[in-house]
Amino acid sequence: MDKEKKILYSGMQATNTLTLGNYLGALKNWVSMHEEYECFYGVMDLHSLTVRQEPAEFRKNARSLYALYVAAGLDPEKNCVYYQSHVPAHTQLAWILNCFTYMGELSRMTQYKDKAAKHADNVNAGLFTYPVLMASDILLYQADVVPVGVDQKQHLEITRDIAERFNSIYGDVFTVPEAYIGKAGAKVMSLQDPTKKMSKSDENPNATVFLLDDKDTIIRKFKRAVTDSDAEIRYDAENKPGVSNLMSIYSAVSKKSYEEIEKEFAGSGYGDFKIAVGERVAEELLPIQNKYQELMKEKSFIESCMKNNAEKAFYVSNKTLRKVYKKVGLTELPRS
Ligand code: ATP
Ligand code: LTN
Repeated sequence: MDKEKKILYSGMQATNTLTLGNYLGALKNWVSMHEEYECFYGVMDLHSLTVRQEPAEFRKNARSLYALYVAAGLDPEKNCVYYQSHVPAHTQLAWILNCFTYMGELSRMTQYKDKAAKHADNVNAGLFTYPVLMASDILLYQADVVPVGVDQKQHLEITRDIAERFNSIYGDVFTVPEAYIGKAGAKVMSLQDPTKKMSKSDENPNATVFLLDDKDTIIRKFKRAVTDSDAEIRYDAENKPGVSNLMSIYSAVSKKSYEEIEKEFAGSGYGDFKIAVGERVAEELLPIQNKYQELMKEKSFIESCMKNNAEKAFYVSNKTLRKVYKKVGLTELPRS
């Protein structure tokens, strides 16, 4: 590995298709990171199993996620992009870290509480220990930074706690990672309820813009976005959450500041602003969608990248895993 550069780790669950929230809050920020960091990005398929998956669809979603990463601009020759399930060290370290994580801290995780309420018929142990697998993902690569949306901050904090706890017993085994939260688009809210985050699994189809939505669908969803009744385009997240969300989306795709947007649309009605946001978003997504279609047709490119990168991830993660096994006192298999 390139020792000069700091290490960056991130990933997404291989569930459903990505949303504008996933893109602006995470993926878009990842694309140029390799210039500064040695980057690892996982297709987090093992995490997805915490919710019941239909096997054929799940397999397709995982491939689709890999293709979307690449289509959005993550170059698999400059970044290590791989499937979590192809690298056994993730689950091997997760078991060990499970033994260094307390029930009390896991039960405070808001994602767990939300998902347990949403899937009350399947509150499985995986859902509960989800953050431990996530900590393993990150710590195996000795990551310095982890770019995520605001909703994952708590999981980063528990990762740091686990790493510090382990290090305080066994010496400096793990790098303690920092969360990296981008500014624009860090939390994209639902178009139908701007006090809730935009989510893949929202029941209202107008609440969420998907990365693969066509232009008409995107514009229609923005036209229907919930705003307020005072008809002024001004950023005020507390009192005008709907308009502020649209402004933050527009800012993320146009790189304009809120002041510039307020000026640009001074005197315009919400209708025109919503169309402008929809058009700008559709324009941003079109090249990604075209590239995605190409990659899904041409299987061999993704397959060879996935294989080469899994080998690299295997090598790097195994170094940490072997160190951990040794530190905790597991017996090495004698070499013959
Ligand atoms: P769900 O919506 O079902 O809870 P999710 O989209 O949050 O799923 P992931 O696919 O694991 O779950 O998220 C991938 C990344 O996208 C994470 O870094 C997360 O913080 C970010 N992200 C997800 N939704 C948003 C959002 N609305 N705004 C900004 N970032 C988001
Ligand atoms: N929990 C994350 C996905 C995820 C992840 C990770 C992100 C799994 N492992 C490691 C960063 C680093 C989510 O739901 N967004």
